[in-house]
Amino acid sequence: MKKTFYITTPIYYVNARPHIGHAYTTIACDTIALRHRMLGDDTWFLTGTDEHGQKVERAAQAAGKTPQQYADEVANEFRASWDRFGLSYDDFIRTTSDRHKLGVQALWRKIRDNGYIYTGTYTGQYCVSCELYVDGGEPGTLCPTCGRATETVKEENYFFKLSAFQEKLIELYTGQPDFIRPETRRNEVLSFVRSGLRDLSISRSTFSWGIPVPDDPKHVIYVWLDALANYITALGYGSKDTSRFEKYWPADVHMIGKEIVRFHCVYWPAFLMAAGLPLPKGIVAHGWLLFEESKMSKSRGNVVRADTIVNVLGVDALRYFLLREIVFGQDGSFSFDALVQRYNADLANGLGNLASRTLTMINRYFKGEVPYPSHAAHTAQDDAIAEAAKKAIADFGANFDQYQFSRALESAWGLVAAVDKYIVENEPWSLGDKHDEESRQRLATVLYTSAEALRIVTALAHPVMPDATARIWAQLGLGDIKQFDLTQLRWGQLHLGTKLGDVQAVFPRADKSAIERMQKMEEQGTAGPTSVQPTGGAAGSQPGQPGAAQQPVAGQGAPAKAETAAAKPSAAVPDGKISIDDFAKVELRVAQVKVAERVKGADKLLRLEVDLGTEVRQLVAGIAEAYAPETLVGRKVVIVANLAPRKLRGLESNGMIVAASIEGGKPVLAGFLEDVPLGARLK
Ligand code: ME8
Repeated sequence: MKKTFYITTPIYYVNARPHIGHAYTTIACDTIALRHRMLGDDTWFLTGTDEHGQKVERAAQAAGKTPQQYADEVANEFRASWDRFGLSYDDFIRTTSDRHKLGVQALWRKIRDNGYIYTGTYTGQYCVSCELYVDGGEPGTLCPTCGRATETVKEENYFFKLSAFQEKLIELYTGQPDFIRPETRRNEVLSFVRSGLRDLSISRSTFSWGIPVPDDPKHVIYVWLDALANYITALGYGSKDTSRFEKYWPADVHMIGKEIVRFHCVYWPAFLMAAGLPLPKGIVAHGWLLFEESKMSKSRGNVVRADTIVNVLGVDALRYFLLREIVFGQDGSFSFDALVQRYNADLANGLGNLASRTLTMINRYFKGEVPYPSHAAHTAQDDAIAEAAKKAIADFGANFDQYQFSRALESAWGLVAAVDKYIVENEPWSLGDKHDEESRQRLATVLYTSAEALRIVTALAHPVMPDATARIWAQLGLGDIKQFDLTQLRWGQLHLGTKLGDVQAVFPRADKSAIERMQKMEEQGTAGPTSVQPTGGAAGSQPGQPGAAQQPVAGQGAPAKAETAAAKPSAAVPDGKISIDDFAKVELRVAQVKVAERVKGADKLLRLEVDLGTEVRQLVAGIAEAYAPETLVGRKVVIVANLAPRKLRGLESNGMIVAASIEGGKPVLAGFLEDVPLGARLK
């Protein structure tokens, strides 16, 4: 029987559209799944969307849609994105599906019947953005995970006896050290659990967008219990047909971002222990993709869309960059410059160049058939390449299996560099100009050696760049790379006389305009869906020319309503009213308070530094009597962003904070119930 391998991504919230951060995790899992399939494992790869909870309910309200309509739209976008990128997921679970609801309720009943659920009252703070209970917090406490303001919740709830699992969890982490990877995350979890676990509220009763608690439908199940269960409900847990659950559970890997470690490493194993179910074999947490120093996220408004990159450089370039440039487990910065540099150095000049020069010369000098290496013409240089290839196979596998994708690729590209040097030193083009037998034999040996090394790098890199490697494989005359058994990869298997396929450039060089096009797409929001063919490398490109960017989608790149209006002359308006054009002159924007402090000698004034997403500004605001400075840090506020600067107590104020002014009372700051990106304009 084949070994099974089950890998999962987090299921993504539908309150945000897919961006490159989500693509990062999903692509990493896809790569792992592809390697396991190539190794012959019976592989199951699950992804999906997390659609319940207060955060999604509010996002839907803000969009003027029902939660279900809203969830349908965004879940479809996630799925369509993964399909456009040709990702090989086996199942896509949605938490609003019936199969999931039934499974979650079955899990609840099991935990309840085992005696781990009781009723109580929760009074405390709740972070809607993280859907996290912040125990022991006072009103105004900021969320320890995301730094946003929490809300006070007082509800009759069901509780889970999390405290009963403290010792068992510690035993798990210490007895199975690779349950949580990397080690830094394991240590954090261990010290969190050692510091004591309080029981967890696992239902909500003040809103209804969730799965009803069995036998008490006034309550909905806490969204994290609902969401985590996806890993088993998708396999049929709680349904009539549990064959897939029996086959694939426990999961080999839950891949997640580092911010959701606690939910996966503490709550999830505890829920499973309470239900008497086996635990996943491992949880791997990667770092964050940063853009301009901060985590890429919808709320910070600093996201780059994967489609932008895919449109210009192709899916494989995105996959390679993410796995090669970022040390898996650590945070990594994204920039278009680094992307294009890496693309040109490693793909256009590296693998692409190795493939095209080797295959073109085999075509030219040997009529497109892999030549016979000659014993007589054999040198130590050829042996060195064979040795480098053997080492690349071993190192690639060892690093990859430890989730060190960057190192794995480095070892394969070490072989590319060695062969490049070998080709330069042996000058096959000069050998080709000579017509004596000795030169001919040497030429055959050099080209055979280069082509064999190319075959090995191509096989190793296939899970990372499925499309480009499939094309190189076909150009090598080897047929369908998907049929290749990676366990059999050895030096010297390239058959002599193999007829090459059509040779075409796989990674056309990108010039500066590629960066400009990507930046423009991001600024204008015009990346939109791509027309990438699942088998294409540089999307929509012709050989020798970087992929042509898609034209801006009609409407998406158009100026915002108010700006259009502002460009026109004011129409006549009744006395005492202002026209929309007048209103459009006031630039109201969302900002987040980063620094707040009292102004010496001015009881009413606070000096604030606020982040607008694109810049941080200083403001001086007369709100010191209403707000203690420390309660403001992290809070999102509205500011008039285009007010002329003025000086107050010697401090320059660049803008004005908006607050309700109450006769005889204290000012109350304007804010939002839903999550809004920094810099968003109010209009
Ligand atoms: O947390 N860098 O969903 P979510 C790297 N629904 N990875 C990133 C990223 C970034 N800047 N931004 C997002 C949830 N991710 C829950 C999960 S699972 C039972 C429930 C990736 O939409 C990363 O994998 O906030 C992160 O953990 C996940 O998206 C968070 O997605």
